[in-house]
Amino acid sequence: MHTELFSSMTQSIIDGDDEMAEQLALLAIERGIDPLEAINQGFVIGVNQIGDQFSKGEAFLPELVMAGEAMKAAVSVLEPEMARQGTKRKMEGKVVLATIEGDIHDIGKTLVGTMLSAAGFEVYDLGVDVPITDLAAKAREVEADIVAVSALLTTTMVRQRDLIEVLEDMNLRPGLKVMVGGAPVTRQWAEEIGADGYSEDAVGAVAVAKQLMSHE
Ligand code: B1M
Repeated sequence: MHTELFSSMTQSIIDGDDEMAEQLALLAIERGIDPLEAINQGFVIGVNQIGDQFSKGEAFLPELVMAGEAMKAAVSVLEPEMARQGTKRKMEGKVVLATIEGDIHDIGKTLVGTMLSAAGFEVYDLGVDVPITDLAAKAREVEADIVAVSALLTTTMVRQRDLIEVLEDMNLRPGLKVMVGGAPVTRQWAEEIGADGYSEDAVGAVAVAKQLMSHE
């Protein structure tokens, strides 16, 4: 019925056009379209397409960032409407996210957060240079499903191991999964420190987070 509008929504994400995405989200509300339907049949299709293209090397980082931002713009218009109407978007899980203590690299971590939010996770982004104890405390406070930590330096990457040890000492594991990433981080490192998930990029991080949720 709203096929044309839905495909414009998809296109606005592919184009990374946040203003257009926002306008189309407003139009959907104006036309009385179920906001969840607009997300799932319009915007999400675009973000999935860009994600697939990125995985195949057919789209690049700027496109991914812009698609994520456009998705966020649409969702920020539609979510209050969903709350007003009482529709609940299926929440994939709660993720506490940060760049680890001693490390101020922000870009990759934020991109991972954007993609996770776009995919329906509730993301608590604590920022950069976040002390391990703050991460653990927040995870406990919000009853997180996943703690996701980024590290860009070989000197800070080791703190990912410290984090796992602290979470174990606090008896928060194994219920709480740990996902690690960042340029120097490898699958082998993730296995060595006992992390539950690793991804080399933001699109993969969503797939890994979904997988971790299904193994709960
Ligand atoms: Co810095 N820096 N930097 N830096 N910096 C690197 C990381 C470095 C490799 C550059 C180099 O020497 N070639 C090098 C690290 C060397 C090492 O330890 N092996 C380095 C260094 C040495 C430093 C300083 C120490 C420099 C100095 O002051 N002497 C200093 C450190 C400060 C600190 O943190 N304490 C420093 C500072 C900075 C800036 C502030 C100038 C700036 C950061 C700005 C910002 O973030 N707001 C910066 C930048 C921009 C870089 C490079 C050039 C680019 C990083 C980036 O944003 N990449 C970087 C070189 C490089 O990586 N090519 C470098 C784009 C981003 C999208 O990718 O973050 O890898 P990335 O995220 C990817 C994946 O890794 C993955 O998904 C993302 C998207 O695909 N991913 C996850 C990331 N987190 C994930 C989490 C997951 C899953 C996947 O699950 C939880």
